[in-house]
Formats: sequence, C-alpha cells, structure tokens
Amino acid sequence: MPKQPNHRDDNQTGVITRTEAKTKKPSLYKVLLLNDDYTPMEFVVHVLERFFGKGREEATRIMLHVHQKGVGVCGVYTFELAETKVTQVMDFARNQQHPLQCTMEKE
Ligand code: TYC
Repeated sequence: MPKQPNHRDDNQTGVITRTEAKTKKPSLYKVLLLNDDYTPMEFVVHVLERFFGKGREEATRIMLHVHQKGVGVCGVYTFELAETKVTQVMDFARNQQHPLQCTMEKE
C-alpha cells in the first residue's frame, strides 16, 4: 500500500498530526512439549485435548511425535497466551506428579 508521509500539516495550522496506523503484528510463540520416560502417554493426550483444544486423533499424533522425536509443537500463540498455557500444563503435571515439561520459544 502506498504510504503517506508520517507527519503532515494537512490543515495548514502548523499542527503536525501523526497519521501512521499504529497496528503492529504481535510476535508469536510456539508452545513445546518435551519427552520424558515417565509421563503416561494417555496423560499427554489428555493435556493436548484439555489445554490446546486438540481432538483425540491430533492429540495422539502430537504425543507420538514428541515421544519419538523428543519435542513437538502444541500450538502457536501470542506471548501472554503461550505463557498461560505453559503455566497451566506445568501446574497440572506437577499436581498429578508427572515430570512432563512444557516450554515456549519465539517463532
Ligand atoms: N515417553 C513417554 C512414555 O513412553 C510418553 C510421553 C510422550 C511423555 C510425550 C512426554 O511429552 C511427552 N510413557
């Protein structure tokens, strides 16, 4: 889109108004699950359904991917939402005494 100069004096009043739209796309963050030897597969599938809105099939696919490769993406979110997901998963896993680890990284 052609851009007008940022500071213009359209009304010739000597008052310069800022016309540039201030909409910046938020940075996105991947929420990752890490594999471990102890967390039950069924628990990981449940986490993916409960906190990441996955259906059973996709949840199972992601869980198996993490199980085989060591790490996998659960979803991509803005910073705040990604942080909330990580906290929810870590609290839930700790409460159930599973060592499941969840983390986030900038996309
Ligand atoms: N490796 C675990 C097992 O064999 C299953 C597992 C999958 C654990 C994914 C964590 O993020 C994980 N029971």
